[in-house]
Amino acid sequence: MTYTTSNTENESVSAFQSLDTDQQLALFWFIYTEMGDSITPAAPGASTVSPDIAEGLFNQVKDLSHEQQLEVQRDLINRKNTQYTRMYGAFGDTTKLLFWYRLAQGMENSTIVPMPAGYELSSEANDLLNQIKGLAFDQQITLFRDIVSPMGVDPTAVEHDPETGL
Ligand code: 45D
Repeated sequence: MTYTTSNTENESVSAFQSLDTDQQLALFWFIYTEMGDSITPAAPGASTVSPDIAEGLFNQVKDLSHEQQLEVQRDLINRKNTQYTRMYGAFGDTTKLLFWYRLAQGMENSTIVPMPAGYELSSEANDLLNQIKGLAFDQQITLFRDIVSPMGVDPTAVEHDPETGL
């Protein structure tokens, strides 16, 4: 399946990436709360997703402390080279999306570190949220794929790090 990316979408991806790490996480959470109900694993294109693979990494993250869970998510955004970000980096884009979706679900039932009460988005992040709300569902999915795709570390494209042995 091919996806067309409009300029507005490219701009939204850059705007998303220019936010600081925690604002990216917070914005992504608010996006999830806006659209959570419309996401179903039976969505079009579900054939390209590997639920077991997403679930395997999700289960590992779920077993970490809340602090470590947050660290893993920050590392994904910052493309820090860790065993978790490398596993993520080997996923296909739709599986990456499913993994984030699973994390968000985990936040709802407190198996994953929840948002601090009253956390507020910066005005930049809030503007972007409003822009994204105005996109059609298909465009939103394309945008999210483009956002989650470069996160993590592609294990085939990174040099060996003698310090961590990864
Ligand atoms: O203490 O084709 C802060 C599938 C502050 C099916 C924080 C699909 C400090 C196949 C950093 C804020 C379902 C895959 C704490 C399609 C602090 C298919 C924490 C569609 C604690 C199309 C912040 C899938 C945190 C879709 C932890 C559309 C924030 C999936 C975490 C969409 C935020 C998924 C998270 C979305 C956000 C997931 C985990 C929008 C996740 C969002």
